Amino acid sequence: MKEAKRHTITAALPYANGPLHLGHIAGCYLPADIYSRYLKAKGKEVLFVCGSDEHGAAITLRAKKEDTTPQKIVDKNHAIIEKAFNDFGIEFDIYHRTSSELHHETASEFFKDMHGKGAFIEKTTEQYYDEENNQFLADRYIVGTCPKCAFDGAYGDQCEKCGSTLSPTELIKPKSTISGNVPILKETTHWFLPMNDHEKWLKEWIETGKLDGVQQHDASTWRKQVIGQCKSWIDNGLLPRSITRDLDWGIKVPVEGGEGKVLYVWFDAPIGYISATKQWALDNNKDWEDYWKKEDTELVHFIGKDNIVFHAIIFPIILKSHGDYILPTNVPANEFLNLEGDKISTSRNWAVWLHEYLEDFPNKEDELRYVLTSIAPETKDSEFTWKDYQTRVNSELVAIFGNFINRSVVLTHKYYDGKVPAQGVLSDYDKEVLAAIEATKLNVDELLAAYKFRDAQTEAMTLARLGNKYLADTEPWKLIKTDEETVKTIMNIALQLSNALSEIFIPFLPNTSQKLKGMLNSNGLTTLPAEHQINKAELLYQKIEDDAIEIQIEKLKATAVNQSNPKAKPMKDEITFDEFTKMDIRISTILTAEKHPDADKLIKMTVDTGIDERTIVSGIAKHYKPEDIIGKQVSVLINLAPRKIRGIESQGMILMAENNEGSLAFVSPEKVIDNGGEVR
Ligand code: B3M
Ligand code: ZN
Repeated sequence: MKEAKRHTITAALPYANGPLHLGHIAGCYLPADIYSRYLKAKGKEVLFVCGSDEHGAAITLRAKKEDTTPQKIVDKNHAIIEKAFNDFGIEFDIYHRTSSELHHETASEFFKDMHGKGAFIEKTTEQYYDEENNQFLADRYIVGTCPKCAFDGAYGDQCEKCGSTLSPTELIKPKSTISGNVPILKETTHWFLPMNDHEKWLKEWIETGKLDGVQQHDASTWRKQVIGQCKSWIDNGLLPRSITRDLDWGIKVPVEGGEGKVLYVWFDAPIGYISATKQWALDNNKDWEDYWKKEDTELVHFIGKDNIVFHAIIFPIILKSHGDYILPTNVPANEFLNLEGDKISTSRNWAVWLHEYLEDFPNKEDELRYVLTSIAPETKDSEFTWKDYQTRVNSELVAIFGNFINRSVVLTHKYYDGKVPAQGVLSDYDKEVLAAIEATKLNVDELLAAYKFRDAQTEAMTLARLGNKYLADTEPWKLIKTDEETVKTIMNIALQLSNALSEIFIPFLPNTSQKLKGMLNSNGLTTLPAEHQINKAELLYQKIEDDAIEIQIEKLKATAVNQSNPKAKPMKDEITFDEFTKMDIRISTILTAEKHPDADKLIKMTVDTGIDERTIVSGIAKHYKPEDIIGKQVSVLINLAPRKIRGIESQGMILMAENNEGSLAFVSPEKVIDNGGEVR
């Protein structure tokens, strides 16, 4: 395997359907940024790409739920995410987006090239189709009863109650979430990636790092959980995987028969790394192919564990099927970060949002970087707690790193007007410290090259700890009275150690490193020569006070929505009791019901409200047959101003409850109530 001439680093494209939280940062983006900064600090040629993942059914569902368009959803979130990355200091060379024209062209071309090479198989299968809306239903648009646990809100691909992976045709009493109707099965043709055809080479590549016997990468450097997940997928037998969907949001399938279909989001998204590279190359007058097709390029995908199969199996198959692309040298996937004893959940708002952290803790990016790397879930899930955050910042960054630097700089100004004193005769302790500096540089470099960021930072911090101990042991502030020569040597060594820390911490704590280099006036100096003038001391870190942590813990508890139904619409604005009493809701009985002559969604009813009989028109024809609702006791808002609905005056409104999937239920009393009975 050749020494890499250049490095292409990718970080998983975050879905543009919500903001970033600490789990995203610890799981993927911070390790990727550390690796990128590490290589750039060594003068390597590095391209670090990311961007927003803007397609997929989840975004179209959110758009429907929020009564807006997918483009508006992704535009809003793309901006929030990009700003948060910038403000936090994740330094991508480009942060792109998959709704861009360049990405559509790139992914479309990629598909066409593969299609032209016969890389796909076409299969016609029966899929659920919503006749009222003339559209095939993606998995998330079908709901029904789970065959495994009888939960009646299971989706076409998964039951969220028992976690079973389902296929739409397994659902009992399936319904379209768009119209509420029972969908029909209709034939549709899709393109499949015949992953089964790639099993042989893939198995060899994953297990040995070889392709056709030629070493591509060192498989022993891959994380065990990544190899393990891939092996179990391969050993269970790879199956053809559909890579197109009947959706209108996404990249149009660019071949005959592709009308009304788009590329599956997990086919187009990884190609987003390539389109981002193309854009970057255009902006920087570079050749994008160097970063994706040259054998002397190292390609590394940073992801969370839920993306392993897509990056270590499916995308390599796509790249290899296309031909002339390199495969990843490593896929250092992290496990998950949990929060205060629970899984991070965006739907339950159990998360620390990155943009909110940056607002609440201004200029404390490095503190968060330090803590998240200290607890990085590199081999198993780990836990973020606010107490632990405070303890690590106060007892490690402030009390050790910050304290050591402050003493070194302040004493140099106090005894030598800020000039680095010359080293004299070295004691064994001095030699030990100087040797530790060199050893730490080597160890940190080795650990970073092996994607062991947590251990690398611990190693770096151990050197800061040694510096702090060295000053505490030698007590130059006492020795100055009796042995000035020795103090000069001690302070010189303390400053050399400080300078080494400013270099070593570049990938982990870039802001600290920059501040420290400023204090030492040491840009570009690997050692500080005698008489070198350093600048004034400034505190690297401030203590985190208890109340700041209490506020965060209270905020987390207060905003965590322990909603049993994550899909329930958020509460409307608060109203006063007086405003509520203006509504006059009465128990009533439906006397007659018939379909509206001119509107197939409406039913016209006569209702006995206890104080009168009146006509009410409701949009419930898709959910009820007229004959089934006669005699039903319902709740009616009787003092709603009458309004003409498709030519018929409706005098009031029957209250209906709607569930996640759009099916309706009457709000009826649990026992017979006199008509006219007030609801209050
Ligand atoms: N957006 C999944 C995720 O955010 C997906 C990553 C795409 S990387 C090509 O977890
Ligand atoms: Zn179930």
